[in-house]
Amino acid sequence: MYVCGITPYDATHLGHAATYLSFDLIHRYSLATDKSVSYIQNITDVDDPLLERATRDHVSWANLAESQIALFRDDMTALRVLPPQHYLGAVETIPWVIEAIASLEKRGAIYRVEDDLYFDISSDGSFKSNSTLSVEEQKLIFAERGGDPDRSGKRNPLDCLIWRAHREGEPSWPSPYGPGRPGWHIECTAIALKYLTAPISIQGGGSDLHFPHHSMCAAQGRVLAGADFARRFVHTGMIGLNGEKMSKSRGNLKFVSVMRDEGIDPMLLRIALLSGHYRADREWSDRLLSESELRLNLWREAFSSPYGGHVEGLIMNISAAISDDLNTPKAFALIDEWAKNRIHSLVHAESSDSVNAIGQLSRYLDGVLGIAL
Ligand code: 5CA
Ligand code: ZN
Repeated sequence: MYVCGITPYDATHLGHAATYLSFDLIHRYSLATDKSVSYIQNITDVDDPLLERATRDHVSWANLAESQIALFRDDMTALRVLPPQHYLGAVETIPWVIEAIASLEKRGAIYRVEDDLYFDISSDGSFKSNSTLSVEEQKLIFAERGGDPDRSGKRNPLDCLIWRAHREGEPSWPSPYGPGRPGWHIECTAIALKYLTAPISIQGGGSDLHFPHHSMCAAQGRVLAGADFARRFVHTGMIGLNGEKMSKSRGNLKFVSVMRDEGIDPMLLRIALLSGHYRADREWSDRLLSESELRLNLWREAFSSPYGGHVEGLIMNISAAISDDLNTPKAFALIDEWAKNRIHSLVHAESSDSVNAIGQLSRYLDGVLGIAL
């Protein structure tokens, strides 16, 4: 599984957190069902938004990235997200990008515009069929996500930059194509194919990455590997605040680190963000947070209740819900129901059974859902 990681120019907000929590469930579920998992995540630690923010704030881009990556890792730990097996930055993987560009060149899939290199999307015969958007819509979204559909000299407006030649004031690295830095899409394609064999099981990220990012990875990957890049593209819904997608450009952000500093239990954030279905766009609100607090208190109370016994049925039902496209709303409703029954049960279980059952359930919730009570 390859999941698109952060661009570390600002702190982790609840939208990022929701996305990584969803993939954490897939990771945990795979580990719990004894599948061998290779989970790779990148960090886009050199790209236009990062360089722009560093210039705006008069800080070095490398220091900005380093500090935000450290904050991201602390946030993920607090949210009990298991780390991927490999976690790689764009800067440290530049040699792999250069190798990938050389392979694309051998296949006649790249060309120059001035000193920059572009990937020719027509070299992948299936590019056109991998999106349901019209070409006009694709051009608009491509431009919004850092693309340059109107640059003259390009063969196709949607061809994407894979090597950006050095510009005054920008960092660059040597390459056979002249000094420069990697384009965004080739970064993920090259890192994924270094560790995983196409077709990889999953390329994941938020739904905002569907087009162009994952379409470009699919096309570059197919040309590089001669096979489909990924069997599945998994896209998480967008977390919104006040009716709009939470995003750095809109500035309507709730940062995980700030909320932690305010004393909010990260377990509440985990429960709140997973209480909706991962594919659905969903709204953050104070109400969601207070409902999650009631829920967490209910679950904790049930865990300390001396009453009630068996948990096998509950564990089986939660597993069925999670294996059904990560149906966390259903899984949480099952725990609610169990907790209410347990609190109101007047049947005093054999105390040893009760302790064993609670231990079993606690290990299961911890292992599979990352919920510690
Ligand atoms: N570095 C690239 C991916 S290679 C990037 O998109 N970085 S990011 O920092 O902008 O986003 C990191 C992840 O959070 C991406 O998977 C993105 O789809 C997801 N994301 C961003 N905003 C939201 C949001 N409001 N709700 C849910 N997920 C989001
Ligand atoms: Zn990516």
